[in-house]
Amino acid sequence: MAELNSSFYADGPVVLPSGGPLYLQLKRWIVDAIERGEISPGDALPSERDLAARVDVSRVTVRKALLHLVKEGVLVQRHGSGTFVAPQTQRVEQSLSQLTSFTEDMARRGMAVRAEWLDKGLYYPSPEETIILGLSADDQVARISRLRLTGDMPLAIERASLSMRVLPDPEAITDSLYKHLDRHGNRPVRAIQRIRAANLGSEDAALLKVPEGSAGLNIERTSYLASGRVIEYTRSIYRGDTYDFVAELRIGEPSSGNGGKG
Ligand code: 16G
Repeated sequence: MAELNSSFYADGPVVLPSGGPLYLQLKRWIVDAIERGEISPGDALPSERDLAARVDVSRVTVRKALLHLVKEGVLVQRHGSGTFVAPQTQRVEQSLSQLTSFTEDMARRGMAVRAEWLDKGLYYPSPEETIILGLSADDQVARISRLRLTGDMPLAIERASLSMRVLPDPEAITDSLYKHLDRHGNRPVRAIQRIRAANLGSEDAALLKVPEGSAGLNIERTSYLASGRVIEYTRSIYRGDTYDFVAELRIGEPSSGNGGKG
């Protein structure tokens, strides 16, 4: 277990990230601490009672936040011995029921992320971007394309398009797109994701450091604000040998039938 000397464990009042119900704020605070490296895979979390006292929330709130994080694979609970940051795994699992960012996905696994920029700029939109992002005739589109890596290992190529009205200066994105959107009150709350199998072409294979023709996953994410407006349209190519997309299935009420885009 790591030394308990970081601010996550330090004394003094805790200021939770603002917005949403308390248990979500607490979740975000824990995930942020993992992202900042204040708690690492394998570290024990304080007890429910201690956390509740320290953050000044009820134990019910703490339990709810912890249970969610356990369900998402961020934390593990061992009967009788407490709650721990989930250990690092080789393959990367991404939940298909949580709207998270690449940076958050990796942080909760204690993995450092970086990006190699392939493109960042303002362009005249393609017909597809115009329709999906709901652009008007004279709108431009901000495109940010990145190779996403952990250490030296490339995991995915991501090409995101956003309305210039949302992202007038694509250069402003230096690390996490979602963090930037969050800061400007534009964090998506819902997304539709389509996943298709693909064999990687030579260019993408070279970027991802795998042989041409290797298995990959083409993913299209269209993300929405609470108002229903589309905020992001991202096409990604993930390496098939490193990523597992995991969906939780439940028996229950029939869905609303919204299986398509939007
Ligand atoms: C994820 C999303 C992508 C989003 C990115 C933001 C998938 C398939 N894609 O990778 O749509 O733009 O996160 O990540 O999950 P960031 O905040 O780390 O830049």
